[in-house]
Amino acid sequence: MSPVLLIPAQVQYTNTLSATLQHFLPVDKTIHGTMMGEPDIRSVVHLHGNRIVDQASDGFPEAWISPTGTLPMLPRVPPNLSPFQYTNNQEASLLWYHDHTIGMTRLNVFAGMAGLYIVRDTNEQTLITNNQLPSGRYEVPLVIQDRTFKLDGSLAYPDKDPNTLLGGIANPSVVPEFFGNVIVVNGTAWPYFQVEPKKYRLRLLNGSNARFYTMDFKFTDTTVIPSQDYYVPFQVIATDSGLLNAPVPATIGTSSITPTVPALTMAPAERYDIIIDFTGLGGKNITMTNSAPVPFGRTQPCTTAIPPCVPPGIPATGTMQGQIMQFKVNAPAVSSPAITIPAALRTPIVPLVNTPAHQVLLVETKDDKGRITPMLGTLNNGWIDFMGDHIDYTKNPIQVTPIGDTDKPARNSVQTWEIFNSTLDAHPIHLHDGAFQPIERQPFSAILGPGGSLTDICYSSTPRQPKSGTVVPACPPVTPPSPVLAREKGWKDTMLVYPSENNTPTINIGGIVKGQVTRVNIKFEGPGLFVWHCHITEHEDHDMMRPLAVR
Ligand SMILES: [Cu+2]
Repeated sequence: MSPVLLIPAQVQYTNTLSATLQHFLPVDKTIHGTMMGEPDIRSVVHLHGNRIVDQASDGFPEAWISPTGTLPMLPRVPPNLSPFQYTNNQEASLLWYHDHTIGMTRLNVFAGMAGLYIVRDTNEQTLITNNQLPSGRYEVPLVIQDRTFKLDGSLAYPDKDPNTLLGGIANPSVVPEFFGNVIVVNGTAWPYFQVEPKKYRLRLLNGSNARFYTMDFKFTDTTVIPSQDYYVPFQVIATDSGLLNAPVPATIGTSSITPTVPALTMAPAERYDIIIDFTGLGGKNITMTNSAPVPFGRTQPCTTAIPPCVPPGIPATGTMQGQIMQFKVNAPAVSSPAITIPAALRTPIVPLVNTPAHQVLLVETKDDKGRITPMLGTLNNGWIDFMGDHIDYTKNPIQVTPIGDTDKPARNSVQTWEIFNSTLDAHPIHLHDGAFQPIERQPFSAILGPGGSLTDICYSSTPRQPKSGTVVPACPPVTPPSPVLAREKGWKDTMLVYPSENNTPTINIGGIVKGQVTRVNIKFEGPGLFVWHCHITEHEDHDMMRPLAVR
């Protein structure tokens, strides 16, 4: 969908799937939102990145509709059977709309319920008119996803949790993360695209459930011995929620995980616009490759100084997960004006002013089936589920402590959030009804309390000493925070929150937890009940989601 500039849109969603249809993917009936006899065939649509939204048009996970007219029980936001109202009153950006049904999002999005929604504004129109941005046939949206197929070509999604195959399990069961072995772009497996030797604006969405991509553009020159790989440089010009102040060259890293070539890492639901120039590359076949590890956690390799280290995941290589698509520079060049990307893409973004920090937590626990589940929570309380309860599965009978809503910002307010990640994975944290201005990241260590809560935070990459009796050892010297990457310094709605670079899992209360904190400022919008959650859809469906009550 591409709405007309600044003109509000009304979109009527209807669920016309057959009422007698079975879901063709394995539905887990033991997770939140699926346990009360809810129909399998149901949906609610979220326009991801929509800044100015009323709660009825946001797609609250409990506000699903079904073809039979079955309604959810006691939804906190009722289903909206009227047209959804989209103001389109926001900066030019690449949005996407997708299913957001509680307990079902991973399956419905995997099945194909996702599409792009491109918002335009006058600044972008001026850049295009002045030949400062490629447009028309030179502006190409690319939705990158991973899938697995059965022999007959139909979609295959796992139905068992590999970590609890031998235990008392749910069958079918949600899986910790889905990673497919086929990369599809705009729905086609490993496609190629014929381009002219010109500049292109590629508008990238990582629409995968859980797979991260670290992508580069390379071709091999076989006319020299030995053959030589060349990497095509590119610039990042926009992130999730709009243009950057200025173009940023693709990052060049320092390790095998952060490549030493021009590359871009994208977590699920992130969007980046890039400018790539195929001028002078006529006749070349340029492959967009992927080297991101699975799962995606720490980025640096272990050093022998910090055993027992949990190493990074295995980087993608080869011709399957290691490749995304190909650009064949063989289309005849059509006469068109030369494009000059300007040094300034917009009036500079005004930085939000920091407030006292709201400290939230990404923390790993296990559910009542013994399945690992990352959760959201707060430093003081540890994990809290979507209903606002702290559930302790280590207790028998299970203890539930009602904690309620912890996130109640005022409408149109600004808050600084410190997102502490004590898990082993990186999580793309998505916020509805607001947007992030990313600030910085900093390593920390802390003492583990009940329910994954953390106390006695030290901001240091040096592992601190464990408690001796009741004595809490002093903090090692502070490691200064690192500013976020230049390409992250725009408006974002999905923030990549990394784990510790030297984590070792700690489960003993009083033990030392290492992690990394990501600081962001958030501008909230209008009032209503919304959500914030991890956008690894398997995590989101397994309760890594919290209400966001904007007052
Ligand atoms: Cu997650």
